[in-house]
Amino acid sequence: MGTVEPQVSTAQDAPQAQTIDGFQLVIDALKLNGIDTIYGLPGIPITDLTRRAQADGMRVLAFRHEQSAGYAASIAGFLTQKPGICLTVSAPGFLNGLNALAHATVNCFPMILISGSSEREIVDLQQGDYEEMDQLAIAKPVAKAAFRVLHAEDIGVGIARAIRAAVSGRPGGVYLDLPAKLFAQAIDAAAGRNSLIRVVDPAPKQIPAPEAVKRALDLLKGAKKPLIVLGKGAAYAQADADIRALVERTGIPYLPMSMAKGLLPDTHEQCASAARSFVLPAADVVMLIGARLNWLLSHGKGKTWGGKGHKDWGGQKFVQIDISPQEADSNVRIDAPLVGDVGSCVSALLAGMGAGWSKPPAGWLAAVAEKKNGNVAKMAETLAKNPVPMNFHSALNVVRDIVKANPDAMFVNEGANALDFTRGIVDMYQPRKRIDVGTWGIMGVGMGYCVAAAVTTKQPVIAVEGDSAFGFSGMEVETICRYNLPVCIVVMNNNGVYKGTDVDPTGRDPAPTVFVKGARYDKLMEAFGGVGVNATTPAELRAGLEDAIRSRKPTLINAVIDETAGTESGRITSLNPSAKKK
Ligand SMILES: Cc1ncc(C[n+]2csc(CCOP(=O)(O)OP(=O)(O)O)c2C)c(N)n1
Ligand SMILES: [Mg+2]
Repeated sequence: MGTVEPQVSTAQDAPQAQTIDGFQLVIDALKLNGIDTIYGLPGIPITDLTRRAQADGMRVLAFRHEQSAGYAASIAGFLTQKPGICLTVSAPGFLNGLNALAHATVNCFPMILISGSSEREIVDLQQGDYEEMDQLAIAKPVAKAAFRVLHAEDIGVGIARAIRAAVSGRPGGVYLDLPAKLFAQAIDAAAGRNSLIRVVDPAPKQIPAPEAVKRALDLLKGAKKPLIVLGKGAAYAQADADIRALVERTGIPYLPMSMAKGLLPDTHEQCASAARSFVLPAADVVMLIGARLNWLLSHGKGKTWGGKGHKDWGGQKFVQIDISPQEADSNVRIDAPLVGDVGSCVSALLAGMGAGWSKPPAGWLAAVAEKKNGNVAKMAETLAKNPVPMNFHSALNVVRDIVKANPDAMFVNEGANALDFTRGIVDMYQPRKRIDVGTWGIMGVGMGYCVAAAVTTKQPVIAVEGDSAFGFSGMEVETICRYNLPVCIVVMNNNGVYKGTDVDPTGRDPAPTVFVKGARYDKLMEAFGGVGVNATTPAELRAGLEDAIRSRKPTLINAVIDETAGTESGRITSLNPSAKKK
């Protein structure tokens, strides 16, 4: 985490230079720790905090809904390794931000939700204050840590604790409760400044034990059919060169989880994404790097892994690199847990490998390559088709080309089919470019992610959004236009959730999965001065994307997709109780 020189402002407290108030101490404490951006939404009691932070040189990005501000903060944390700050008002604003706080904790993104709150005395006696709510108690179960500051002289400690909790060990979401009265408290200026803490080494390295490194290497050495799985923890670590070196020096085929795509280019010869359903059951030793054996990896067992029944172990042995010592054995036995930060673990493995490491058996590599090449050829055939109306494949074939030509661009993705097809078809070439629905498969992250991606990286942003997914944060196109961000949103418009063909059997209402047919999402962008494009062909989609990247103007392309093209729940139909019965 970077640091900046302490900046203690004088402008705001000029009339009473000998005192400093709570507003200023919060701002100074954040700036002292290199935090220069706030994602939020103003109102009582934090309106002046947003104004004064901006006047003091911080970037304050104001959203139309706190949930989007929270998602923006969470992904800013993932991209920068500094806690992303979301600032909200009390009760309803806090609750709107809470979803993102939980999301940050579940996804291991460092984030701090700072919410103003009402009078403690009234809240605790439940006497009915304006926006009364015991926010600290409500935040605790979904936060990695939660704190409240009651006295101005404790602001420095409160913010230091929040920063350490957010970024150290396994990162997560932290809640910081700041009651209204705190902001106006004035204390002696010199004492106030002295109370601020510049956090030293907020995310200390955690070096793995030498015997754990040896155990992992021994297991890998004996493997006949080894596999590496890269998770978003590996992407977060920013240990890109060492991770690539480890993959290449071992010669082991690897699978990137969704947000680890691009850690090595998806076109890398060792990438086994196109042979996923072959390598998972066939592998004998699997090394997980910053990836958890949760539902996204079928809990490390069952048919996906070659087990007989849906809960049976497939026989694999696992090496697991994770910063949390509690992660191992969460789903199946981990034979070689390697506890430490991903960067330290990977460099310890590289050092321990020594010279003369032999590549995996040629038969295994040939079998993986054969499966992969077969599937890639099949996909190429599908992508080459040009049906009318467009389907997911013909539209994504265009997106794939545009991303290949613009590998620096950030890439946001949410939806069901709009997510699953995109993840499979659109290759990523650089680390931490792809950001998506994450651990929960959540809808609504889209526009918040676009704003944070543009602001933190300054690169153009391409977002591929299901029409349902887009709706969760669609009003933030105004935010994107207001800050004139280089964001191009492609709405994969198939008239609904999964597809647009359902009907109400009683004939009364539209089906719950269906939207207004032929909706023109591009007009929404035009309403705020951005560029709207209605694309019914791959050529129109290509032209729209190319113009958007070139102009860096906020753009929304309404990509008209065959409403029959999707499948129920995309690739996770089996998790859907009624669909499973069919
Ligand atoms: C917050 C939240 N609410 C609801 C869902 C359930 N859900 C999963 S995908 C999806 C939308 C799928 O439709 P769309 O985005 O249009 O993608 P498509 O499959 O049509 O391409 C919904 C509502 C969710 N994942 N998250
Ligand atoms: Mg849809």
